[in-house]
Amino acid sequence: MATAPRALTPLSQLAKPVADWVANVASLTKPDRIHWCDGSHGEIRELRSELIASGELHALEQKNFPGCDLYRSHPGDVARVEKVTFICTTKQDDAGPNNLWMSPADGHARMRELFSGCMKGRTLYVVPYCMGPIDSPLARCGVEITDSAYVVLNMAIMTRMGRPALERIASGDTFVRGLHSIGELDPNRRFIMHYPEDLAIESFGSGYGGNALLGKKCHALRIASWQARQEGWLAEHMLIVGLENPAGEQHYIAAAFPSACGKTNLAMLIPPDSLKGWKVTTVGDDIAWLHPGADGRLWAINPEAGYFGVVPGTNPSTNRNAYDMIRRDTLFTNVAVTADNQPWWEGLDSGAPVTDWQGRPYDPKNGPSAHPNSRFTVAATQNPSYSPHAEDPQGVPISAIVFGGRRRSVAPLVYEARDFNHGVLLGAGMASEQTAAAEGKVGIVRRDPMAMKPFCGYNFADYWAHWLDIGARLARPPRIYHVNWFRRDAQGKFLWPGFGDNLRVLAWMLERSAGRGGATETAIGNLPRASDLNLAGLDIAPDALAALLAIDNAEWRKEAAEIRAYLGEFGSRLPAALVHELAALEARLALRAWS
Ligand code: GTP
Ligand code: SPV
Ligand code: MN
Repeated sequence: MATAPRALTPLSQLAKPVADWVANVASLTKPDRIHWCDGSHGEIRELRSELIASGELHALEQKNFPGCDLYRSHPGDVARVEKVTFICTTKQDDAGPNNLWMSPADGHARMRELFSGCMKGRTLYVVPYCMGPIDSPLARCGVEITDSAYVVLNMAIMTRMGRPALERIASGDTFVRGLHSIGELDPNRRFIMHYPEDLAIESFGSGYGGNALLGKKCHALRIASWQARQEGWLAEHMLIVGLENPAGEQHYIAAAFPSACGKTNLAMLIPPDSLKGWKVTTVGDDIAWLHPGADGRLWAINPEAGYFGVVPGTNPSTNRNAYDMIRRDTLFTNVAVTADNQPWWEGLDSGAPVTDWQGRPYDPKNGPSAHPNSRFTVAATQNPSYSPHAEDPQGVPISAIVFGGRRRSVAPLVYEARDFNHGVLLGAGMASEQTAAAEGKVGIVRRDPMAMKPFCGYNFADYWAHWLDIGARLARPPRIYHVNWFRRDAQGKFLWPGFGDNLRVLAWMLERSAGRGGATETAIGNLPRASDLNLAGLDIAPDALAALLAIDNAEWRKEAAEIRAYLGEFGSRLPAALVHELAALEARLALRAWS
């Protein structure tokens, strides 16, 4: 006998701790309506049509860009804002000199005032989400309360959003509480507060990216890094890429580059024609959660389900996979539009903008037509190179960790750490030129350890100690490298072609891991000679290659002094092993000063 399907428990009754919190927030923020998001296709379709009808979302030309929309954010709200991002821990030292700090009591008091009555006339959306494959023991849940439907649309793509996440919470999972309101989008009334001790986030006054999609940087990095330290794992600003060599051996590399420094591009690179037999697959493009496995290796999951990627520069020759995947069901933010209503951005070689990212007639005098930090939001499953192992509950094993910065000089194309602890110094000593992903002056070199400067939810000194501990626990630690795709010649031109050709550098790393690749030992680490790299079919001037693989001792002594000064800010909390690594680097540089 057929049984009637059982009615689903209403979302609002599924998990009491969530329902109680929503009731509390509603009595503070006074929304007109409360909507519990189930994550269904129907729900997303309806939200989309509502936003298009209200003019907040702009449907793009649907024949060539089916399911694609454009959202224009407030022109004063186009990037993460680090100067109003706080870590609120009981003790200031726990947040460290790398973070802005406020006491939890002061943080809550300030935010309470802002949130009070802020959702009058608006809908409060309850967004349950899971970071990581829904059946993974390594995944973690959260609930974001927001009054922005645009945020809901993004969270639906970027996370496993809806009923299954709430069911996981109902079965007893802890969850991160994220409260978000766009407020009045007033930059003077904008704060992004984190309370790692309480697994809570409060964000007010911005609707953009990492400020507002709370599952991403706020939860999966700042809060998760704190949890990871307590529980013995790492939450990192890293892509995860799978590489199968011509012999059929499968490896995975995790790489940390600062914002807008090439993670998405490396994660889905297409091998150059001249490198036969390599297969590249994408596990993640921005965040990795790394766990020591029972086998002594480090295992990685990607907590996200989509990409919030930089649009400008995306074209068939730089990143064919990304170019193809953003031609359907993609939410564009702050790109330009052509006469036939197609999205447009700098770096495309056909079409022309008629309307700029602010909706004005395009005029080159106003700068680029698409905002330099314009973004696409797209499901990871649309990526042609999406890894069949991207959703493995235990993750994928990591063979190498790569740190990288955007440096016009000093840092060579690639070098290898002598061992894991030296690798931690490579990460801690990273520096990079500021990009448009965060507010600030583009181009200034700043220290950005492990590409986590804006994202580590606690004191960097404790973080480096934690990295060293993790390394000591690994019987088979990954090798660690530093790369720089952005070295320039005297005319300011990039010396290295980058993009797909970066595989030549990754291939060398895997050869090293297998004990095959050659290198020469230098003061800063092991560098490939030109003959150690597979340069088949690459058109590069010998001078350029020599410059990419050169180390200038005087420059590096200056660099080491800068690293010493920077690490000095962390005082006696700095782990002794890291100080020892720095002293050893300085000693090697002094020994070779004549070379
Ligand atoms: P976030 O999403 O902000 O964390 O950025 P990301 O690290 O994923 O950077 P992404 O891959 O989106 O690249 C940012 C910019 O750098 C884009 O304009 C790319 O075209 C450019 N880029 C990426 N890889 C390379 C490279 O190998 N060489 C050069 N010259 N540019 C690159
Ligand atoms: C970054 O800035 O590193 C990003 C974009 O990935 S955001 O989500 O805004 O943080
Ligand atoms: Mn990022």
